[in-house]
Amino acid sequence: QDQAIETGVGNTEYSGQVTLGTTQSGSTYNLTDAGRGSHKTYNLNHGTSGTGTLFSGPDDVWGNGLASNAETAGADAHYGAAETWDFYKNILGRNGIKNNGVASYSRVHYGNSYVNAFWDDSCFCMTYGDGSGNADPLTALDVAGHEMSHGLTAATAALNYSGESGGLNEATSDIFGTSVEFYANNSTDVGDYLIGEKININGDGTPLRYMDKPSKDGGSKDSWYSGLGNLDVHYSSGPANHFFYLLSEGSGTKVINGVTYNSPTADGLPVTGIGRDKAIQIWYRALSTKFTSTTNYAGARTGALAAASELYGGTTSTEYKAVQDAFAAIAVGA
Ligand code: ASN
Ligand code: ZN
Ligand code: CA
Repeated sequence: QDQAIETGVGNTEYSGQVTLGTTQSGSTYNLTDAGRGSHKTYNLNHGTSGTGTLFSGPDDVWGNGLASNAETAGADAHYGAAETWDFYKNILGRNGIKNNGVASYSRVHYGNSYVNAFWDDSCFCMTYGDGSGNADPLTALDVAGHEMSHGLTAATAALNYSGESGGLNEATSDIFGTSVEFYANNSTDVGDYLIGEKININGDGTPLRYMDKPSKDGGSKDSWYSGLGNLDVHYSSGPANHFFYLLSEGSGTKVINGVTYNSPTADGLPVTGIGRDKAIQIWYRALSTKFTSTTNYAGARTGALAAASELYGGTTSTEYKAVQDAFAAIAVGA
């Protein structure tokens, strides 16, 4: 049967009405994104293994914007994977997670009231729970970008998921998850330096994490210290998230897309940001050509400085200096 590449309409919960890459097979449409490595989105329908069923139906309209419609989470997840794919391609110059054009796949409606999402390298796939009360699925754009970027880290530096390298692994997912959110330029889900601000995971509307001042979540650290590697990786990520914010936007108070940030520095010295676009390139070059599975914060500094030097003209460049200053601001020095 002929397979036609189509453009569907997704009525997402978090990102409004979006365009989705779909496939038509006879009179049936599928959430198979032929233009992006044939990325597929499946409905686990509360199962916890296998792939469940590929989202398919008689029309090319997916979801209704409400979590009560089973397709809605599929639309969000499919959109998140597409934007992340496009970010890798157009910003990182990378053809999929492994740079070989092969897509991962997404699974939604995992388990019952499951309040998490995760990447699994063994299936090369992303999985999303429905949240508690089936009200807030974990399918927001920054979460999708975060999870898919665990695949990117596994395919590059392969940072061990414990100790300081685990914090750098987590931070890399927050850094690219946030970067995808900015890249998508979606008017319903604007870019910010908050993680999980849409999924109401704390029940009071607050985000899961804050990159300008990670300690605002009550567990993450703003700066490196000798015991950092003993923390949960979602807390030891704090200093690297803070580094990325400072390198991008600089220290002090700043309003971006209506959100006010106030980023402190460990050394009390100001940091002048070089912009998110350059910060992304430095982190990606460090991740993909400098970091290894055991890279710690000191190693991340060395790697990021080398990347900045290679990208922006040696050790006297503004960008190199900004990387030095931003690491000093999280108490990682020479
Ligand atoms: N959502 C979590 C994460 O991606 C799942 C985990 O703890 N690995 O970090
Ligand atoms: Zn993670
Ligand atoms: Ca966000």
